Parts: sequence; C-alpha cells; structure tokens
Amino acid sequence: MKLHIIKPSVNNMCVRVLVRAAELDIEEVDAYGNTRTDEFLSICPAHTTPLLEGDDLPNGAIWEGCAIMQYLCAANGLAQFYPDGAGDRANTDSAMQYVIGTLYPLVARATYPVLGFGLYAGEVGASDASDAEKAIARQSAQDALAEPLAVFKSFYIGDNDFIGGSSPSIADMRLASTLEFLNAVDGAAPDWMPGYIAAMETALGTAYTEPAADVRGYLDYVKSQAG
Ligand SMILES: N[C@@H](CCC(=O)N[C@@H](CS)C(=O)NCC(=O)O)C(=O)O
Repeated sequence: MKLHIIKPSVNNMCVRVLVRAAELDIEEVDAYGNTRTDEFLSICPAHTTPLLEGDDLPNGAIWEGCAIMQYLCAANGLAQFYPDGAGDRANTDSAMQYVIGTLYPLVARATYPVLGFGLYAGEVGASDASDAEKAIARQSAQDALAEPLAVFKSFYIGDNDFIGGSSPSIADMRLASTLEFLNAVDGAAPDWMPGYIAAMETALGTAYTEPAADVRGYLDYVKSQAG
C-alpha cells in the first residue's frame, strides 16, 4: 500500500504515527505540491492527503486520516490502538469526530493565518476583510478553543493518561497531532498539553517523535521567517 502525505500537516501526522507504531509495511509518498495534478486527481478527486492507496480498497483509495486509521486497525487487528469493544470503540470514534468536527476548525482558524495556509471559503480569514478584522476573527477562534480543549481533558482523558486509557489509541494520535499546531500561536496551548504530549512521546517513542519533527520543523521555519 502507498500512503500519500504532506509532511508539515497534522492531518497527515496522526496516520504517520500509527503506521510507525504498528510497524506497518506501507510506503510513504511525499505529495507536497502534487495534490492537484491529473495523476493525483485520478486517484483522489478530493485532492487531499493523507491518502491511502491499495488494491483492497473498493475505489482503490481512501482519504480522511481518521478513516484511514480505522481501516488500518481493522485490517491489521490492531485492537491495542482501536479497541474491539463496542463502547470503547464508540468512545474512540466520538473523540476523533469531536476533533474533526469541533476542535480542528477552530485550530485551523486560529493557526492557519500564522502558518501561511489558506482558510476555507466563506471564512473571514479567506475574505477581503481588513487585516484588523482578520486578526479579530483569528483571536476569536483561539479564544473558543478553550471549551473543546477542556472537554478533551475532563471527559475523554479524565483520570487516565490517554483517551485510550493507560495507552494511546488512534484518537490520541489524532488529538496530539492536532495539538502540535497550537505551538504556532502564543497562549493557545492548555496547561495539560505538555504533559500529554510528553506521555505520547514516552509511550510511542520515535513512532511519535519522527512525524512530529516534520510538523515542528515547519513551525520553527515559520517562526524564523516571522523574525
Ligand atoms: N479532514 C481531512 C483534511 C485533509 C486535508 O485538509 N489535507 C490537506 C493537508 S492538511 C491537503 O492535503 N491539502 C492539499 C490540497 O487540498 O490540495 C483529514 O483529516 O484527513
């Protein structure tokens, strides 16, 4: 199988962490700058990474990082990362969908303007509003992060180290990767984040730190350009 990726992307990072943690034999293909080519679009009309390409997939490929992780766990019997029990699995799915549906849009609005990534059509940051209005919108998104972040800590993680309990699940890979982008802006990271990321690094070792280094390297580059 091939995993098409963009290295600075946290949407990609979570899948790259799982592939390494589970020691899956999957080839990584760097798709940076190629997602709108005819060749890529013929596989993925959504022009998006991460993209998993494989003969076993009904349409030859799937995208959406959480779906890719769910598929890889199901196909490879990785219950240690994606629990088999209906309740635990639903909790994992709930946490991932809460990242994608609620947390990530706020993370994007709060950090993409700083990271140099385009915002989505219809948002203030993608409009012809003034720089001052865009700055207010960005800060508003950052302020709104506090609530879902508190929910992750109090509800999904609770008294455990991870959403997965005593060891990381794919929901933790998705959450921790997303949190990496909060280091792009001052004051966005919750106080529990450094300990949580450190616990991910301890539990997963280079499976976590190697893909994280690509994201962190991009953040360092952006900061160096900002002076
Ligand atoms: N919801 C998707 C988001 C994927 C996504 O936005 N991918 C971006 C990188 S972060 C991409 O590949 N963009 C390239 C393009 O649109 O041409 C996921 O979680 O996988």
